[in-house]
Amino acid sequence: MSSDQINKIACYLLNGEYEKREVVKVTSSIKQDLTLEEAYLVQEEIVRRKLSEGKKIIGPKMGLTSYAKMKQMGVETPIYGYVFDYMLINNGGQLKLSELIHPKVEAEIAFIMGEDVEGPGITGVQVLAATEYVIPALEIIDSRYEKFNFTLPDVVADNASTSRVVFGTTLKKPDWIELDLVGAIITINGEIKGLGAGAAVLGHPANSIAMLANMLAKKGKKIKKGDIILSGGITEAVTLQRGDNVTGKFDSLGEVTFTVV
Ligand code: 0L1
Ligand code: MG
Repeated sequence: MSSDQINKIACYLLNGEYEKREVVKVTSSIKQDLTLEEAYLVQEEIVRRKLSEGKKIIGPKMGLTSYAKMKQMGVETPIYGYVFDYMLINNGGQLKLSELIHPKVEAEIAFIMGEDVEGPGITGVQVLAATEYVIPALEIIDSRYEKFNFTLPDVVADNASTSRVVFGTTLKKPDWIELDLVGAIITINGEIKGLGAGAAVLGHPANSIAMLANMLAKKGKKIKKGDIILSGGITEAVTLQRGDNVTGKFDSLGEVTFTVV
């Protein structure tokens, strides 16, 4: 794919994000035969542009990590994207609907890395040894595509639908808890809307971070000390509406909340 085409698709998706409007998926508009490899080149261009605008990376993230979601989408591989500083919302803060398109929320466990982790061949056990703390998180995804309708290359190019993140404030050493058994529920206005356990994430959330290290290695990249990494949705993604009071309750890891205004 030419650099002109990479730039054109990156610009198309960034305009969708910054102008808060849906776009037709790339594989039905600009490039029908977009491959997964090419999609990551578009994602890299989007990341490069955000960095050049002064935005800072908080860490990479994993997406499509539950077998149920992979099956639903007819895909066999999880994907990664990047979380930036401008996406962060304080715990207890407000999500402004006017800044987004059609957001959904999912409960996740985030890893604060105490050491670099460089693949290939990384295992979940190695990830746990390199993790400083785990914290609870609510990720707000906001695909730039109409009705969240996309193929795997489309969603990779769109930085894995990444949009906003609320991190909780309970820090736990990863060896204090069995992360696969950590239960999480999402309530909206007091009603349970999603639930699951850490094992929904590739059997154990640390496996997801290991897979990330191994995927990054194919690009000559690594997980870095200080990265805060979302390991993937424990619950399904729940659509948000103005006025929603959203709480993620995590066994052993406390609560994360925000309000949609
Ligand atoms: O974080 C995620 O799992 C999102 C991946 C993209 C899939 C979606 O937008 O539903
Ligand atoms: Mg997610």
